[in-house]
Amino acid sequence: MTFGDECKEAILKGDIGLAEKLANKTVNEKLDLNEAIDAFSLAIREAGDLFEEGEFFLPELMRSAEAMKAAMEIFDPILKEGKEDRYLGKVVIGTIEGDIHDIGKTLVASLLSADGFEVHDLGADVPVSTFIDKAIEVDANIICISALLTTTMLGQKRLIDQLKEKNIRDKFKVLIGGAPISKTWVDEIGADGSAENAVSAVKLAKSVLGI
Ligand code: B12
Repeated sequence: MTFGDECKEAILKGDIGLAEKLANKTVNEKLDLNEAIDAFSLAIREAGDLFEEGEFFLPELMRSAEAMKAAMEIFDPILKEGKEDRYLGKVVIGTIEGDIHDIGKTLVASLLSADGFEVHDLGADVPVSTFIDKAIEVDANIICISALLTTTMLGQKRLIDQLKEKNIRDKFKVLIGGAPISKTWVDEIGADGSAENAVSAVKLAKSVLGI
């Protein structure tokens, strides 16, 4: 069985112990971290497909997500290691209100922080006003809004609309992301960009700040 197959087994079976063991193996044996994160991410998406096809029920999907989060918690300190001396800009990030999906958002937050951004992670199910208040409070350069549901992605638009109403749209770059987000949606709501994964999200954050 390949390492990728093992990651898939851990996630699809919702085996938290195995997920942690594989994550620890990646860290201790200095295996390729990005490859491991990709393998886990692929597996959790497969769990989502099984859920959509009716093969998986919600408790099984939740168990898979818990296994995924357990692995990510082991990767998190490694992702953040040793890069605190650089300072690229301030980011406020969260998953929009009504939406509890936080795995992808947390991955983006970890990689931004690893690359030298000061990251204020507000968590999941975050009201629009909390994003805006925090961005003003810390004088953020970028607001990152994650949404995984076609219903909650409307909150990304609400946030941008409120920035416009308050006449502070130009103060912040607004990046959006999550599985349902398309280029058309970015243009429609007037966001500054989106990215399909955490590595591209970091590149995008740098490019919108001209770094
Ligand atoms: C895991 C999961 C869950 C877990 C979440 C656990 C957690 N703590 O996050 C649990 C089981 C709790 C869950 C619940 C639900 N889920 Co769910 N879930 C998923 C699943 C399988 C994977 C999401 C995930 O973690 N992916 C892995 C990460 C790494 O990828 P990602 O999130 O896409 O993030 C990457 C990029 O999008 C990008 N990115 C993300 N955010 C941002 C932000 C910025 C600024 C940028 C630049 C980039 C960026 O970078 C990330 C890292 O690479 C998806 C299926 C899918 N294909 O996405 C369904 C899915 C999103 N869920 C779905 C549904 C329907 C639900 C529920 C409503 C189910 C229910 N009937 O109750 C509830 C929602 C509750 C709520 N109010 O939020 C649907 C949504 C359908 C739709 N069209 O809206 C999906 C698509 C499943 C499906 N195929 O039906 N879910």
